[in-house]
Amino acid sequence: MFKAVWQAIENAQNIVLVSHINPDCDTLGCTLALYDVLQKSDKNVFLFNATENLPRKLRFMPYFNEIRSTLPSKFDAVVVCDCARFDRTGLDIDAIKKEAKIINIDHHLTNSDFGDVNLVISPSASASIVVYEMLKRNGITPSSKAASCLYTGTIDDTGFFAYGTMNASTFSDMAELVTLGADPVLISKQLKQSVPLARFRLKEYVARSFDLLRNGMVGLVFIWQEDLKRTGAKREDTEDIINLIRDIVSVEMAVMILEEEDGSFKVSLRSKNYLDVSKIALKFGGGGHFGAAGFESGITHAGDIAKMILNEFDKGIKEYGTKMVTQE
Ligand SMILES: [Mn+2]
Repeated sequence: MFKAVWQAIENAQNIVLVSHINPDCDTLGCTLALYDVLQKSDKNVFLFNATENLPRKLRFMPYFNEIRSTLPSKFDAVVVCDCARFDRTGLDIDAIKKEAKIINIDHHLTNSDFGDVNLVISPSASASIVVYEMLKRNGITPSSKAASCLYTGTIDDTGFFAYGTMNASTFSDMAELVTLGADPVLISKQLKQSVPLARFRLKEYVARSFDLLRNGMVGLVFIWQEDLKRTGAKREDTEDIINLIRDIVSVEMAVMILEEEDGSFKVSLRSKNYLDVSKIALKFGGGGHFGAAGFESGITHAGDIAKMILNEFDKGIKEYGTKMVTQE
């Protein structure tokens, strides 16, 4: 499979590398690393992301400024990275399929295999690790820039090796990326010690206003557009904030319900020990991982959404409970 996917990329001449809307380090890690690798060939390579305002905090990543929000006039392959479903790209799958082959590289449990060629390895710590494995198995050694991208994607997706599906080979891969030039201290500083004041203010709001339900096992917070305005935080600043609640000792499931500008809601779910929140998200049309998932909801009453999720939580271990996925 590693060979077939790389072959499909090799066969194309005009390649668009696509990361998901509201990108994180992993989706950018993959696409920016591939951009670095493919630039050394005679191919035309483009970086596409549909998000209007890219997260400022990821500006440190190499080639960040090369990302465009429009597609080139001609292309014959679209490489989609870290997207459980094609609509995460913000593109229309039928329109793209007329023009190009879709190559799907991912690590989500819930990936729908939407590509013409699919490289979905789940569990895997990150999509960046999948990309690295693919490069290695095709005899390609990433540059220090590409290695930094792949390291950043993995360290971020695993919460600095706190969760996800690491195994010994993940750590070997990380060691190799460091050998190739990724700088762990620099990357940690760029990710951790760079909190905008507005994000800090938003954390303060979340810490003050969440609810504990179900005997302290569920932590729930609503974030309204008004809260973003008041604190000066941007939508990107809400990312990861849910982890504050998950980290409380009694909490098994943390829920964040975020009001979008158009009045719809984005729902983020986190779990700690036994609850597979990707299954709950899937039920509402979303997806994700065992311990981190989400979905978008058109329901206009946030309280109703909370009730629906609590209802699923109450089905409990019978419906959603499994042991945490571990890899042999
Ligand atoms: Mn990922």
